[in-house]
Amino acid sequence: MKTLQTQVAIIGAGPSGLLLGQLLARKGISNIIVERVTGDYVLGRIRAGILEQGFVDLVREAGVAERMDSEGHAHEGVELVVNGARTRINLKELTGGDVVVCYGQVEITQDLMDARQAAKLDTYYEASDVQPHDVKGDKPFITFTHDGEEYRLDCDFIAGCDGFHGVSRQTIPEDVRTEHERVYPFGWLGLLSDTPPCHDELIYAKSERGFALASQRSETRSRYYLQVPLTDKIEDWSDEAFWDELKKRLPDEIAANVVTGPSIEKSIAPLRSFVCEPMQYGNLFLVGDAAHIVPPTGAKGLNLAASDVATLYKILTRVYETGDRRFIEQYSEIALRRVWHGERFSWWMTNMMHNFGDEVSNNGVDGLMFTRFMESEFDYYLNSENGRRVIAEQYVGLPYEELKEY
Ligand code: RFL
Ligand code: PHB
Repeated sequence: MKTLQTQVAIIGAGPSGLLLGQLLARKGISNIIVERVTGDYVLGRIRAGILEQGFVDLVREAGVAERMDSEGHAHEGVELVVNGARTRINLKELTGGDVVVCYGQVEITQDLMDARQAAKLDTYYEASDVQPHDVKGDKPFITFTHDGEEYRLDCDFIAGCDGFHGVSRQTIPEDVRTEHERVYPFGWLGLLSDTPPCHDELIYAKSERGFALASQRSETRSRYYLQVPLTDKIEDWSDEAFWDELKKRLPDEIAANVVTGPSIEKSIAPLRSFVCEPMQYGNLFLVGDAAHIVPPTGAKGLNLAASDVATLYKILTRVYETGDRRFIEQYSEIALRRVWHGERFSWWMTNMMHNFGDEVSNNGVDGLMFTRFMESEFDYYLNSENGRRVIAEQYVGLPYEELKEY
């Protein structure tokens, strides 16, 4: 068995693991990442496209903002459409200056990978049987297999950045952890294409046919989504069928601007709200999708991962600077407070923007009554400046919390 040593062992080289590793390295805190799949596989996950200011600031602090700053687009507003009636939420005006940046998860991940390679930081891709040990004690370690060899990685702390299906969360004993979950009765069918976006800002549209989202990656690349039943398979959806349905769900004048073309990627993602409490156990910390999942309607998944990273980064930096281990006790509480705000917003947006049909179990409210409640809620929020501000403040992202001093 080969033995390795580092200060922080990171499981998972998705955006959470890579961003944390980069930030820690810049503070002189050593870290090694162990990832189950190849780098190319990680880059094949299209996923998110909207970054909050807090995320953008963190990427700048990590020193990897060059391409994001030149190629990312600041969006000062976002449109919400209900049955053809358009409302622009002026994010900048309503929040006193905040915007969101449109820059894809693939691009961010690529930039972080490049920076990690340039800094010669160790990453073990295609590692199997990754397993954390002794996380409650002060000498935790990870074992894994790589290239046919067995490894033991000794460390001070383990960051579980290994996504929803990872091993880290399972390491917290069942009698310590509580998992909250809501699975929605529909999914999102996403399509990426090298065609110019139909609008310069994002459009979230609710129609009688179901929800649609018009998003983008650049001036020449579009990302669109459609609400589909969970029973639909990707083979059921030709590109042509996708474009036809999209146009029916968008307002006519926007549909007329949709430029169609072959899909580069097409996939169906189920929608889920999920939170694991607590987010830490001894010297193991859960970060990002390892601890929580949101439905994508609020564009919060990646952004909540970033706020976890920010909190853990501040805590570990303080622990190494001061030698005071009490800081680590703050992680779960600080992270979870912001996570629950993001979860609530994403759940609320999902409820309002989708058709639930006749599903009878929305908080005990039957199908048509639930639909009417949501219509009324939207009518109120969109027609009130205060209502629009409530949406804007959450869409751009709530502030990050500071640590308590001792
Ligand atoms: P990731 O990106 O899932 O990365 C986790 C990494 O851990 C690796 N891993 C392991 N490594 C070692 N040992 C093990 N046992 C391991 N098990 C897993 C995995 O291979 C992977 O590389 O989590 P991270 O870094 O926390 O990042 C979170 C974001 O990826 C996520 O929040 C967003 O992408 C969520 N999300 C979306 N967010 C948005 O804001 N907008 C979207 O449109 C959007 N679409 C999505 C999404 C998430 C999806 N999932 C999770 C299936 C669409 C999908 C399909
Ligand atoms: C995306 O561009 O992939 C995207 C944007 C906003 C969302 C979800 C996904 O709410």
